[in-house]
Amino acid sequence: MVKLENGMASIIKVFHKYSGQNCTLRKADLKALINHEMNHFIKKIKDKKILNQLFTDLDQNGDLEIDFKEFVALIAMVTSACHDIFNQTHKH
Ligand SMILES: [Ca+2]
Repeated sequence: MVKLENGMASIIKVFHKYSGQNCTLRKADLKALINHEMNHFIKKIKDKKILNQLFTDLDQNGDLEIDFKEFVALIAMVTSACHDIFNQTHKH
């Protein structure tokens, strides 16, 4: 596999590591995933309010679980934010 495909496979693998058999993330799963797998790109979640807000924002269909499609929106947001930062630092 080439680089980008490896990246995509990693996203799927990480999601399933935390989502378990039902293939959805609950609040604690989301917190663990972010704090263990994304802690260089976004701050660790310590505050319950921040977790609740993020969870509500991501849970587009309001079923109190984050499915893969909803999770990918988080990856897209964070990747896009990182791209902006990398772009700015490369310009200077
Ligand atoms: Ca949902």
